[in-house]
Amino acid sequence: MTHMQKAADVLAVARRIVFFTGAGISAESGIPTFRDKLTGLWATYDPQRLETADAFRENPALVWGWYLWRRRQVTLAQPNAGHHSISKLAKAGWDVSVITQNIDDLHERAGVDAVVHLHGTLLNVKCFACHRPIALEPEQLRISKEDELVEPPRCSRCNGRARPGVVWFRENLPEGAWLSAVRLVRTCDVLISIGTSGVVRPAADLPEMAIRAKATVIHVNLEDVSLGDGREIMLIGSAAQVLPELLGCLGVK
Ligand code: BV8
Ligand code: ZN
Repeated sequence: MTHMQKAADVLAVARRIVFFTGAGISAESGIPTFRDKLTGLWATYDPQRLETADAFRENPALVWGWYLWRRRQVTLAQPNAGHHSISKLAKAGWDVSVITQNIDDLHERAGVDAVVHLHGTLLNVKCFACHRPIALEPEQLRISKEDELVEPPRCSRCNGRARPGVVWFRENLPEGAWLSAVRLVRTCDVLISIGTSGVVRPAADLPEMAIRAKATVIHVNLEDVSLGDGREIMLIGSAAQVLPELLGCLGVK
């Protein structure tokens, strides 16, 4: 029996399915993963270096410009067949939840509601000083080329700088999001982990948590990322290819 057929058999009888996604599911929408080299002004930087409050303090215009550029990429991108497959499974009657490390809104734009964003989202902007949400005008979000330093707008309440509503390294995850993710993972029958290299914690602990809770873990990735447990099924391939094929085995078009 192929891994694909095994995965389909498990899903056919699953009551609760949790999808756990990383940058790889958005790759075929044209959004670079964290393993792709950065381009333009940011080409000489390691993303992990830029995704910190220290980098923002040191050079707010560099970091704010990078997030504006990433926001522009997300706005111009479309959900791909991988994102659409997840919402099709939910619409076909399966109990589906989505936990993502991604800061884009492609799951939502593919029709999935109540996405658990462990690391926040690009589209939210807040004050770096007082953390109040900041609503920006379209012209404040415009960036034309990828080598622009853009001074972040100021908070109308405390004059602090605007920052993206994402979780940077050494920042805590939103407590509600983490608790929801743990509850979902501990009570699911199947966790489908898609397009993640499993490097960043605590998010990367979720598949192991599912295995400890006796769930089956199906990995979808270009490379073998399985942890070596008997409860895992490794589907090698791209999310936009593998997920529609998996749904096809379930008779979901
Ligand atoms: C925390 C948002 C508690 C921003 C992100 C020392 C001191 C302090 C902390 C630490 C420390 N050491 C470790 C830590 C913890 C740290 C951490 O994990 N560091 C790592 C580097 C070891 N974590 C934290 O700091 C977290 N907070 O721990 O709080 C705390 C508080 C204070 C002090 C201590 C602890 C917060 C981490 C959140 C960081 N923010 N994103 C932004 O995006 O700009 S992380 C970001 O990187 C993503 O969200 C994601 O999580 C990660 C990237 O991973 P992936 O999504 O997996 O993407 P990647 O590119 O790596 O892989 C893509 C995969 O897809 C590959 O496997 C590829 O093969 C596959 N693929 C590609 N194409 C396809 C595909 N698969 C299928 N189809 C395709 N087409
Ligand atoms: Zn403020």
